[in-house]
Amino acid sequence: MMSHISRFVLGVATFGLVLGGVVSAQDTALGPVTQRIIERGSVICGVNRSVQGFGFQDASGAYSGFDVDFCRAVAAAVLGDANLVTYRPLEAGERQAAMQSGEIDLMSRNTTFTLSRDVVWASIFGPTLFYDGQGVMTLAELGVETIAELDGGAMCVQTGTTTELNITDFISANQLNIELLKFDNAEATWEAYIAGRCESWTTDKSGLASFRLRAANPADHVILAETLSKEPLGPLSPQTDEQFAEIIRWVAFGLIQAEEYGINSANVGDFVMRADESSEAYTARVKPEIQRFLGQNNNSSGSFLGIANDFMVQVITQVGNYGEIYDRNLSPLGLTREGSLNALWTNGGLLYSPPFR
Ligand SMILES: N[C@@H](CCC(=O)N[C@@H](CS)C(=O)NCC(=O)O)C(=O)O
Repeated sequence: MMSHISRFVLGVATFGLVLGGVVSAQDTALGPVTQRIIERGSVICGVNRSVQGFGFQDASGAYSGFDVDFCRAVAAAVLGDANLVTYRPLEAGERQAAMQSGEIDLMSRNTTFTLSRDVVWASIFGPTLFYDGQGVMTLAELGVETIAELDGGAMCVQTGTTTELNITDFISANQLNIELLKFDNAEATWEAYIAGRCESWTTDKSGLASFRLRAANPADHVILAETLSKEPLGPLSPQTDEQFAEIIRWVAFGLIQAEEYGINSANVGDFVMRADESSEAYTARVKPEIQRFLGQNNNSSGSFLGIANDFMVQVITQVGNYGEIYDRNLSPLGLTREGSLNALWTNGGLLYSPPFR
């Protein structure tokens, strides 16, 4: 892998094709997905449209959410403009075909990184951006505290998901008699639950928190404490382009690293080298490792990836750092970050970026 990257970097350096921040479309060192994004002038991103906080399309047609913001970050990194995204809404069961057919450049849609998806979908998963786990929601009035107490009833679940497989395993392992009612999209699953066709429903706990806010009275619904599985959620892209996968990987790490450095959309300008500033004066006020991270003062950053050297300046300015993205989209769902796996490693969580050097 490293020698592949080295060859790529050498190619970029030799041909000097970094023009005004965006790599020329003639740069043959770029992979096919990166090239087509530049030629098209937009990133086609497979997203959710019904999970508020992660991927949601409002009545005006606009998309928002944590996963949507990652699409925007990739557009800012590759094209210099976070708005240059074409969204492709995907139901759970449509994901494999969308990835294999090449109709999307990347997927950022509450998708769990698993062995079979990595291989069979011919995808490359980027870093996990949200550590989730599967849970069960039921009616508060039942006074139930464990899944086992739902024995004898019906539970709604969405097909084409890891959650469908996990709950099937859980029911058989615990010899429960729970009937699974299956639906192919989240709306139908939720509506069946609200209509009383099942007294509980299951999906990622993040999804449960999101849908709970749709209820006429969210307090009528409880998310049981049990966690059935590991659901590491993150972006993925086609195996046909390792170079584009590197871009995804380092945009994701960059969001985390920016938060660790305390660099956000409001203060990123303070870390950029001023037009009239000497290298010494800049180094006196901004640490060398931050200079490297932001591709300043002749340090290489995005140039390793064939994109604008200061790509992280664009990403942070236009989209924010990881913490800003989390606060904007997930804090309103009541998904507390503190003390969770989604805290920075410096705060006891799992979010950790390798060095930008
Ligand atoms: N993380 C799991 C579940 C992802 C998933 O699709 N969850 C459902 C329930 S919240 C969903 O997002 N459905 C949206 C839809 O089909 O419109 C997976 O990757 O399979």
